[in-house]
Amino acid sequence: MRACRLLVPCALLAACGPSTRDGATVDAAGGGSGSSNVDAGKCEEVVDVVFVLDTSSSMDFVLTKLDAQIAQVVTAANMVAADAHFGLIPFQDNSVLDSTGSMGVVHTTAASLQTAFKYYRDTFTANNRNPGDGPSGPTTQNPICEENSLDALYAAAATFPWRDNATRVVILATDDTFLERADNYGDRDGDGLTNKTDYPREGNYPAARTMTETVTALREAKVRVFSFSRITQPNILERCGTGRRLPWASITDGWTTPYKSMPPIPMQTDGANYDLDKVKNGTLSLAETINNVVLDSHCNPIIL
Ligand SMILES: [Ca+2]
Ligand SMILES: [Ca+2]
Ligand SMILES: [Ca+2]
Repeated sequence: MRACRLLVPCALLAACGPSTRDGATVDAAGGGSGSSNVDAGKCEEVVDVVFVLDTSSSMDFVLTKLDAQIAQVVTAANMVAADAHFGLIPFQDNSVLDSTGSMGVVHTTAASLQTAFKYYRDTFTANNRNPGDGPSGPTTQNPICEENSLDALYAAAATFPWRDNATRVVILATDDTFLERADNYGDRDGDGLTNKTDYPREGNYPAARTMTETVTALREAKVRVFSFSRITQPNILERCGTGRRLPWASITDGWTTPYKSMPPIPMQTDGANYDLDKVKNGTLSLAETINNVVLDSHCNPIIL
């Protein structure tokens, strides 16, 4: 992957123009392999980063940590290239493209992202309310453990206003796998109906996309997916408190293990996966990891 970093920017020199790029010291500080060669290119990509975040109840620690660390991420991204853009797509059994940024769906400051993280944590995470339903949507939803990361990723690829000349990165956090169309996240018992009202209450949350459709959309949009997910199964005390569709052994599927024999999403998008448990126990810094993947992705043509 690294070897190619020099080749394609050279081909794009005419488009990139002759002006210099001052990111050499930033790259060197980041310690990425091959960084000594970076300033040989004239790449002038901007940075677009979209957070695709599982806001279900077990994931509140990620919102809390991101709230505390996002200022470092915004600062670092703007050092890689000025005018970094950020987006936010919270999801549980459905998702929404957040529009509370300084430019609508585009956030440019840590402050508006912090406000958004708090809002989703307090209004959705705390009430088992699905982000796509809005703040007055039904509470105590989420009858099975799988979460709809797949449609949230599709929305990231298809609806975020990625800039033409942007390094495009998705940072996803979740602790479970996902379902495909024509399953329904609200159909607790899998009988094809969503009409049971006893706990955990059913609701109509159909999966809209398939794994193949979503990966295709991400690849066509040249978006790398970097996920934070669990590598190991939770013990019985840590488990999601409802039933699930797929076996516990499947929680890694699509992130670090194949999903129905298809390679994991980070692998198919030239991204990577990081261990969410290390984030939780404090041995892996979200901000440092995000800053490194942004730096390593910048002006580094995606290899598919
Ligand atoms: Ca969950
Ligand atoms: Ca769910
Ligand atoms: Ca049902």
